[in-house]
Amino acid sequence: MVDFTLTFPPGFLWGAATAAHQVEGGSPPNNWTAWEQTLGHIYREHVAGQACDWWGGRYIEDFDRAVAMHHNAHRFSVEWSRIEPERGQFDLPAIAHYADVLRALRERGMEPVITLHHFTNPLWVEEMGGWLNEETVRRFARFVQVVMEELDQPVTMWCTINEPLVYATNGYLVGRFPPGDKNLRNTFLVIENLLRGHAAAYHTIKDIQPDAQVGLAKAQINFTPMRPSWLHQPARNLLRQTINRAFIDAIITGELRLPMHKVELPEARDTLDWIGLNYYYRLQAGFNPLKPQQVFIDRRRPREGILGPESVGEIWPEGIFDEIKWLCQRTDKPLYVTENGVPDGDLPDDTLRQVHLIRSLRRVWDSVNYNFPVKGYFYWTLVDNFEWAEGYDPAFRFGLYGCDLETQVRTKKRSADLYGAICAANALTSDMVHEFAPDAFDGLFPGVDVQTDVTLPPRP
Ligand code: IFM
Repeated sequence: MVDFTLTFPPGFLWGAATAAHQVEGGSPPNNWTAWEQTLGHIYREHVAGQACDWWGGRYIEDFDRAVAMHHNAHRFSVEWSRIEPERGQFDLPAIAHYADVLRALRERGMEPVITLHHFTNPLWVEEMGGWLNEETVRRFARFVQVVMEELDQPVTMWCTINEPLVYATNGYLVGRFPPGDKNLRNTFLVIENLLRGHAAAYHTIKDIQPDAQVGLAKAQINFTPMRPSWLHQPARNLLRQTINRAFIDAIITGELRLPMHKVELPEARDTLDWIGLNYYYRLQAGFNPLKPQQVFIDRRRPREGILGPESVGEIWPEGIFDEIKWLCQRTDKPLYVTENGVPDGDLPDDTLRQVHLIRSLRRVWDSVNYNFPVKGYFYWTLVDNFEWAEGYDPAFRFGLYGCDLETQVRTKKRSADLYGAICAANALTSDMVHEFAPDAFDGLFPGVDVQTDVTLPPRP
């Protein structure tokens, strides 16, 4: 029997990630609260409702759970619409609430990472055109300035914007997120303004707190060409360039180059102290020779991975390595995995989450050992929560803990014990694999096929 201990570097950050609208509850005056009111927008007309009741104070008990899992960090977002419910009117008690959240983290020895924009806009911002309107960039910078000045708690790690391309494509290309637009030109304009917003937030933070560490969380999809790959490679390259790379390239070069949309943004150059990677899945890309101007994605045919729920893709934990590699090489900055996780559709015994965690961390460890500067890992997510257009669909539960929405009672999943053991040891060991996911053991070694026989249950 082979024993191993895959040790992570000293000081590695271990934690979970959350976002305000998904956990707080209490219907803040933002674009999502409004969007949830319309039939057909959210799975079974769910609304975020009370969510995990963090606004009501249950973040405290959940932080106790996180610290019991030996987390030494936590990523969360502040809700712009609570802090600035009306244009120019700042709600200081709302900022004080977040100061309490920060104190609760510090008291438990957890380093905070604050996200300033995680998909939601105040309604007044949405009404003036959201990120289609360049004025939003200035309003966002002002909001960031007020947060920096009023939050009377020390914070080093700031994340300007979460998943800018996910926000732009879901809201303006495929219409799954507010405002439900389907317009390529608008999508590109929103991406451009989000980049301006990131740059403006970066400069605002650094002017106030020069030693702050400012980054952003970029969702990367592991794009692979459909077969035959020689035919579909160009389609894969186009999608990879547009979705994964153009935004980051612009931060390096000061020029945003999207298909038929090029713009100089010198203020965005060199505005990263660290880069965040959100990684979930792999997609096969191709194009139809009969319609050569169209690229398309095949979500429903896995290669070696596990077929996730409909709107996801192929669950392929190993793909995290390629994404770490490209981001580290391109940015030359420290990298944090700001999100990684899996919707397991409530598989009995939480099997998939344990397999997924082990296989993902095995590849994160590889990247550390290739000297890529990976500094931390944030699991998405601490407690099952409101999954945007999927609402509370049981197929989209990502938490280490379950949450009964009626009673607010949490249930620990087995993966919480596994992740807790990893965080405590700052390592993944063969004993853990044997205890939590023995079938995944052989696939952890180079040259051995990974376990692929996990199937998700049908949707209820
Ligand atoms: O829940 C989301 C999160 O808000 C952004 N990244 C992906 C997660 C899972 O879909």
